[in-house]
Amino acid sequence: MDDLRQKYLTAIDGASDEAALEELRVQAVGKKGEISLKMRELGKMTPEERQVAGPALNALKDEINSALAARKAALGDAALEERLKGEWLDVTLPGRRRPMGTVHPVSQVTEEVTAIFADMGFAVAEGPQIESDWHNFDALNIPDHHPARGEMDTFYMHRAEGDNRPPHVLRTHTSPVQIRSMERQGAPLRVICPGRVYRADYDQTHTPMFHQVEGLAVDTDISMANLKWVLEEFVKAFFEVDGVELRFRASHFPFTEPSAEVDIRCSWEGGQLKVGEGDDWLEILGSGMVHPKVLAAGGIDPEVYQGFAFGMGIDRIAMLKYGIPDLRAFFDSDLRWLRHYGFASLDQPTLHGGLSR
Ligand code: 2NL
Repeated sequence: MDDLRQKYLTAIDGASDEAALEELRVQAVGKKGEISLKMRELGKMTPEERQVAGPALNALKDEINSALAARKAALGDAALEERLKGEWLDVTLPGRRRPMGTVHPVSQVTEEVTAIFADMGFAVAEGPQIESDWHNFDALNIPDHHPARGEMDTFYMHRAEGDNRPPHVLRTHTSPVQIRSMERQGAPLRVICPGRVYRADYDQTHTPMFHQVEGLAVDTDISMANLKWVLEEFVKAFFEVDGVELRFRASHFPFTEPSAEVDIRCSWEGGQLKVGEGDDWLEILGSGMVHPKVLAAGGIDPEVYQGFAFGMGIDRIAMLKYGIPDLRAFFDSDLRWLRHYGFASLDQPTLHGGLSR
């Protein structure tokens, strides 16, 4: 009996999986197992022999069954341990930096411009990129024969054969969004409209899709003085300088009267732009007092209200502020360019945080 005990306990201890354990169970305590056969022999023994051998065999059977159960539990624990090791995850690790995307300079600058004008009480409005020619041209006092309307400059959407309504266009500026704001909200109104615009042009300094932000303020006592203050505040905040000098040059747009292009004082030392000092002038935007016909097209009475408006290229001011040399690379989606010129995605520009840090 000691031999049996030794044999099975050793074998159970060395069993490497559940199948091996089951085989041992059948061999030892199964119906035709060695212990069961020994128990059958009890009948042939004398009562005295049986009184010793019976309890001993039962005890051995119990001992083997417990050893089987213990080994089975140990194997299960080991398997779970192994699985946990493979699936282990350190939830305290920081996020991975490398595979994370960056914020495109156009998005960054749009956020910066929006934060600055929001601080001055301007709302942000968006509108469709496919526009009626009325919203894009007529409402802005751009006449039928104006060169901007030509196929050379504007992308026209095709109408179905036999449909003679005027075609839609890809908006050539974000002004139609402001027309829609006037229609919807009326006066008084303070709004900026950033977004994509389209012109049929492609060279060193032009891409067929680019980004613009326009601003509009309408009220009963708006003058060029308000325009100048707002633009000064904008330039100081955007270029992160304490002071700047603006130069208004007379210009012409169909939608403003009078109209002015605005330059800022700057220097270009060693190819590096410095705003607010030096002897150079940098053109950054166009502006003016809203033409009475444009107010009327937006449903606002020009006898009661006046407004100023301005427009600038986001891509251009992004290049200026962040020293990006080539416009066309903006839209190549080259990962190396995006990593180099992109911004950390969790750093939202705020006025209190310093716009660009
Ligand atoms: C430029 C010039 C400008 C406007 C845009 C505007 C909009 C409405 C009424 C009147 Cl609804 N004007 N926008 C005014 C002057 C200039 O943009 O050089 N943009 C890049």
